[in-house]
Amino acid sequence: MATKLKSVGAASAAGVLEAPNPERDRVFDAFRQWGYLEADLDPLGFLPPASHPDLKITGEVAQEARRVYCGTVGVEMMHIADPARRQWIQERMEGPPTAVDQSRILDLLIRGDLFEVVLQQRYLGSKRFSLEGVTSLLPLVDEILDAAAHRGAIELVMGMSHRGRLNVITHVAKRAPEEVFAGFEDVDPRSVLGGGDVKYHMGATGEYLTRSGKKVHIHLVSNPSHLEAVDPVTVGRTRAKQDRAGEGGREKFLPLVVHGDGAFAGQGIFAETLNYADLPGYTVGGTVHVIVNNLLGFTTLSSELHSSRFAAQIARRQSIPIFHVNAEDVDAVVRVGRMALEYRYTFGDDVVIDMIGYRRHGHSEVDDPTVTQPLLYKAIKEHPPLWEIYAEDTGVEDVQSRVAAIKAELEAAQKQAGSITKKPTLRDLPSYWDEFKGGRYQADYEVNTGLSTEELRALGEKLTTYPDGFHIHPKVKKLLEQRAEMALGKRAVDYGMAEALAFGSLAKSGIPVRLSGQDSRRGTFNQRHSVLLDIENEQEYVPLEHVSPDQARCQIYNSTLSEASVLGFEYGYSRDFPEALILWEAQFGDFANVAQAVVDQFISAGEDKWGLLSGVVMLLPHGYEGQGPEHSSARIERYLQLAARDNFQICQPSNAAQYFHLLRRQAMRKWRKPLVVFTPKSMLRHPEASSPIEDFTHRQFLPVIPDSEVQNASRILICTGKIGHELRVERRKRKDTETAIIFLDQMYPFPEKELSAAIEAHSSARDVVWVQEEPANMGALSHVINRIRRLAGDRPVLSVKRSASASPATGSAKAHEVEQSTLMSLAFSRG
Ligand SMILES: Cc1ncc(C[n+]2csc(CCOP(=O)(O)OP(=O)(O)O)c2C)c(N)n1
Ligand SMILES: [Mg+2]
Repeated sequence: MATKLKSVGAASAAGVLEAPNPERDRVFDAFRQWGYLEADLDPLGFLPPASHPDLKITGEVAQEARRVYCGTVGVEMMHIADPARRQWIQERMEGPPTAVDQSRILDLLIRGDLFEVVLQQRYLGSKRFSLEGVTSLLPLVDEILDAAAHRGAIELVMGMSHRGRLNVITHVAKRAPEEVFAGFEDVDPRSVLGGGDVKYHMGATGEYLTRSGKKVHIHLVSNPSHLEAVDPVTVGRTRAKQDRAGEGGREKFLPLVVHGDGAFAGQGIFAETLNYADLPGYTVGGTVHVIVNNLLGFTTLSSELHSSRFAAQIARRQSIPIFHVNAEDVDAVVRVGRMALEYRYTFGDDVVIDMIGYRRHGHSEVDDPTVTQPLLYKAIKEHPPLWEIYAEDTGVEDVQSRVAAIKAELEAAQKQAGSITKKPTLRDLPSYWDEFKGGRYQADYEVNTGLSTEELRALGEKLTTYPDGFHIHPKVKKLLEQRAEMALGKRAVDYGMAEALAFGSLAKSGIPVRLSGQDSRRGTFNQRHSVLLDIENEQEYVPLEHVSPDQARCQIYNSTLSEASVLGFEYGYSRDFPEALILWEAQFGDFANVAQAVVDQFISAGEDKWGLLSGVVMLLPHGYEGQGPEHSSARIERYLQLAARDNFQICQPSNAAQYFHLLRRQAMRKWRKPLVVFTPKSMLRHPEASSPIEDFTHRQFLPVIPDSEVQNASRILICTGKIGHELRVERRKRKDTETAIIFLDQMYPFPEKELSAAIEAHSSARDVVWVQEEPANMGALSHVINRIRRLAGDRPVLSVKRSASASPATGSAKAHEVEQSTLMSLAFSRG
């Protein structure tokens, strides 16, 4: 039978917070520091309290301190440097307990458990990732929402993985249970052929009515299997919603992330996300983290999942509290929830609640846990459901009639589910998505992205000037002088200026711009200089924020040294700010593979799986320049392989004006699709890739740049990026007048019509050759070759490339040059 559990705050004996008493403080401090180790946290006793030498103290004060800090709540707070924060927690731990509504709690526990029981009975053998064993999650979230609403929250942005998700969709997002049950009936499979997602990944929205009668909108974020990948997305989405709201945004939008214990400890993307919690570009004023801790990950024990005693301890890297709580002392869980929430609102920090319970069934109910944890599951089998324990402990009345009523309600919903014929969507999109479209590309989405000469001049001036008395670095001064000449048409415009013109013009027209990446403010290649620094006092001046008095924000942030979490954040941000241009920049394109899960699971597949759109831009420096295996290739092939059904756009603008039009097109069109851009490195300032100012006025982005220098060529080279410019130099060197060089600036969606016209302009050409820098097993080759063959008619289509290779590029600069000149000769030699 259930053990009686002690409650947090039970040591409310008068005098706890009385006048200074050093001896008493010394004893209490030992418990404040180490008490959590002796706390009674595992309802089944498989993680028994540990001991600590500093706690081997007896006497009345020690007894009192032990009651507070070694009960069913263990708090880790002594690593928090700020005494005010520690004091705040102490006062609440040591003060009188706050009131809880036991009748409401009991109802939530019954609902949580019975929901799973009905699923188990009706859909035996389906995966549902039951919440049973940690059903306290429902009263915990109920209390957090009540406290948050008092603090001004209007929306909870929630990220979570599989465990208990269906229960949360029903009881937190408040979707009708029949809609959730319909997922088990798998109604309407034809609507999702080749797409869609499993029911425990879908996002949901709804309205929650709190204990005090306030409404909070719930937004449960769509989530892939990849554990913790949703963390940065949740935080990015929250930040976007907060930014939209302006003042008070941090109070209005509260992020809550529910984690599994195994994933929390093991997945680096969580640690990366926690790392930027306090940084200006990424903060949301604190995220509440709840670990639904069953001391198991699938079949693996916690002793195999982390080196620390608790999974939660990874969070000690930050100066934030961790509250461990026994999931079967529900009143304590609820009080911890309120305390954690108040902490978030008081200090603007993240906070962790580690709620320790158990998992009643196998990992997904279809596997048998008695094979791997026979003793644990023997104990679980004999352990009553939480609502029974709680009902007995609290003496709340009419339990059986409540159970019968709730069960009848759920069973009726289950019956109704059978008659639903259309797959329920479970969510409503915010109105800011109304004007944006996804789906297939349509030519009428195109817009004019050119600017008038006057507009360019005016913008150029704003972008290259700074306040009087600002002590500019001489190198930056020179760069700005050159840029000023570019805007006046006295010098060809390079990529850095083209980008500034794009960002500045968008901001000026009311479209916000946000870019983050490693060293992005200056630019990895010294090309951006978006933030000017006064060299005498390090004051900042951002010309892009001064293009017009009523402009939109243009924010450029240096990111943490992370790819996965930063890209996840920017993707999330783009989901709730479709009007803005949101960009993530990799230091070198290679490093984006650390964020592969975000690309695979959200950016390329989000629309297919969840019908959710994003206009996020990935800037990936790419190009073979002899810098070795890791600074050459942004892995064009990987993105092309993910491309289907116009899910995203993959481009490599071959000159500065093309880059300008591409960025503006992305923001100005109403078609919201992620954009992958392979950006230059050595070509950033190269005259070959710079553009005359006229190209910024009339033109749009050209998916294909035809060759008009050569008339009726006998040989056509098709390429993308830097090598095209090298081929042009080589052609001049050879005084060749027979070879046309066509740039494919958009690789996906494949511009068939434009490429066909560019080829047909040289109708007597005998050979068509794809030329790439990358090895044969990489680059765009396998994506383009058959497509070009279709357009080339009877002509043979050949290819020039490096030999297939396991590593993208050689480590030797000289070997690189030999290879590059071989590519040149092959491109110009007749086969
Ligand atoms: C990145 C990643 N690796 C592996 C898996 C496979 N997987 C799914 S659930 C799970 C165990 C998760 O344990 P925990 O985080 O404690 O959550 P629980 O299921 O116990 O609630 C594993 C390994 C996954 N989904 N994602
Ligand atoms: Mg677990």
